[in-house]
Amino acid sequence: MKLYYVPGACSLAPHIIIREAGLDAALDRVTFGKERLTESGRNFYDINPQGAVPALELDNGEVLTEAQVLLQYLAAQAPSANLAPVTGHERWRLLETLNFIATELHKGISPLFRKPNEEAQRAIVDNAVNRLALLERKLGDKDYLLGGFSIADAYAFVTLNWARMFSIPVSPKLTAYFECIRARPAVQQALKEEGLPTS
Ligand SMILES: N[C@@H](CCC(=O)N[C@@H](CS)C(=O)NCC(=O)O)C(=O)O
Repeated sequence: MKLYYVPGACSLAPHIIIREAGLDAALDRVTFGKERLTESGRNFYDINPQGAVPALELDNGEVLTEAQVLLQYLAAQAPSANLAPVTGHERWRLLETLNFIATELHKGISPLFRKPNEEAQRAIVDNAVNRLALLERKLGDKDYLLGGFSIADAYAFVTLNWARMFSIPVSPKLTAYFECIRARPAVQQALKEEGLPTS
């Protein structure tokens, strides 16, 4: 298996899960410029016509995309790591949380990477502050969103990292949650492998 990634992008979430699950996967860094090229010299549009990371190339050559699907696929490859509940009510809570992170946080904050004008920027930040407050409510008094660490926390971690990068106010509780995830050995390893700060 091979994960196509851009350092610090949403592809960091499946990267973390590969390390949490102890899966054997190669990494191939994609450079976004006029063209989108992989480190291995391929045109990334030939791998994912959407041109977006993450993309996961399976051993049979098939390519899977969509961060929340990759997270579930990877968790399913290592069921004993308990990274995604697959039965009972917890499963629906996981899917609800993943969809919230994908559509409200990931797609809510990522437009800031496109350097919008000041007015648009303010609207994005106001919306993000509101959505982060909802994330905090979902976390409640638990250590992790579903109780124990899961794929949802890896995904939330990436969006909190973006919030910090763009100086979006993050509450003390969410900051503590972020730091607790960042301290996990698998997360430290993934950050190092992407050349990102680990503290
Ligand atoms: N629907 C995709 C979107 C992924 C996405 O937004 N990836 C960003 C990086 S975080 C990207 O590659 N953006 C470049 C682009 O879309 O042109 C998913 O959920 O995985």
